[in-house]
Amino acid sequence: MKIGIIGIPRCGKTSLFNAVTRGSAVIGSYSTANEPNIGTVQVPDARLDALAEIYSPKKTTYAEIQWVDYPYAGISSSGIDQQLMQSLGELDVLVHVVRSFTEESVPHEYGSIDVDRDIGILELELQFSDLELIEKRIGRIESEMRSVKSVERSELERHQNLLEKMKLHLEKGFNLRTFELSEIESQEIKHYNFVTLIPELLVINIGEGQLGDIEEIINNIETKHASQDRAIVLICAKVEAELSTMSLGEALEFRSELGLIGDPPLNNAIAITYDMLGLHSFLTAGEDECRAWPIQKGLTAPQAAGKIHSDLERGFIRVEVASYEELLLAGSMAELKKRGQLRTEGKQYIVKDGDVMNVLFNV
Ligand SMILES: Nc1nc2c(ncn2[C@@H]2O[C@H](COP(=O)(O)OP(=O)(O)OP(=O)(O)O)[C@@H](O)[C@H]2O)c(=O)[nH]1
Ligand SMILES: [Mg+2]
Repeated sequence: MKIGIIGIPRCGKTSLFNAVTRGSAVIGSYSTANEPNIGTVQVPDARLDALAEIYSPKKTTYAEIQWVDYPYAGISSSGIDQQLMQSLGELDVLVHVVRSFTEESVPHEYGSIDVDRDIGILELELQFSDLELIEKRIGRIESEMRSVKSVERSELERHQNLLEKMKLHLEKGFNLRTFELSEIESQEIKHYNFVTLIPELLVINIGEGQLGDIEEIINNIETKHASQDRAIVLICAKVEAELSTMSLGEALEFRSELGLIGDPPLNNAIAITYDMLGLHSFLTAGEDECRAWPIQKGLTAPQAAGKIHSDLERGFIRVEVASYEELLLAGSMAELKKRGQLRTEGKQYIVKDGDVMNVLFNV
């Protein structure tokens, strides 16, 4: 999974990147570098830790998230960098950082702190980028129409119609996330990589001095910016970046001393992201490897098995399943089987979060 961090200049993108990746990318560099910072982190999973305790496998494989911290140069008032926008379109989640911290030593791009204005500016840029893409495509369709047969023409017309409706939606100031698409239409427009289709997490970056006002700030932001197509969280990126350099125990202690509520930003972002994307995980366990597999909620056992390998979906026979808790109590899949507690499920079985699965297949 790939998560991209974007935001106007000096809003704290790299500080957040360091906090979530425990990285040490240069902050305050004012994005002189044009290359994004990239870091991969494992998704913490206590269930997998426990399975690894039982099996002592050769390998423990956590789910991974790649974080990309974009320099502002591509998405600033200086104009949209199309190449960057294209790469944004490939993300699974957009993390949009907004500056709320007021420290005067860090100059604000637009001269004053104004969370609402800044959210609006970046959203508009993203919408513009999609609009430009649509307009170009519509232009091309119009010229294609002149030279095609009537059957193809009606197909093109239908597609053009869809794009026109999407264009109207953007022009009204909405993101494409809120545009209703059928399953077929979703597939049809997938390759455009529209940025405003990507689920968005709004991260309000508050100053150390604002830690006492968290509730008031969040209420205010939620009133104005909450919508079904995005999630909102508050963090203090600078403090979190510092905490991420400490041991977990030390960081926990400091968190409570500072009055930082909730989970560290990485755990929090992952929980929200999984939720937004409708993901949960099943597990596989054995002496060779214990592993967590993030999948879309609602997948059947063969579909989930297909994530491991396409052969497992193609040749799926049945699956042996236990919940992670059941396995933990019994101590091993073999013991569960002996006790007659290992369930056998067929092709219709809908996988649940925390299922430990052993897929039986034949190709
Ligand atoms: N006081 C305070 N300063 C912060 C906070 N977050 C970031 N800063 C400061 O703001 C400056 C810019 O932070 P960065 O994390 O580099 O911001 P950025 O968005 O990556 O900046 P560019 O890549 O240059 O656009 C640095 O001096 C940070 O120390 C915060 O929560 N509180
Ligand atoms: Mg930066």
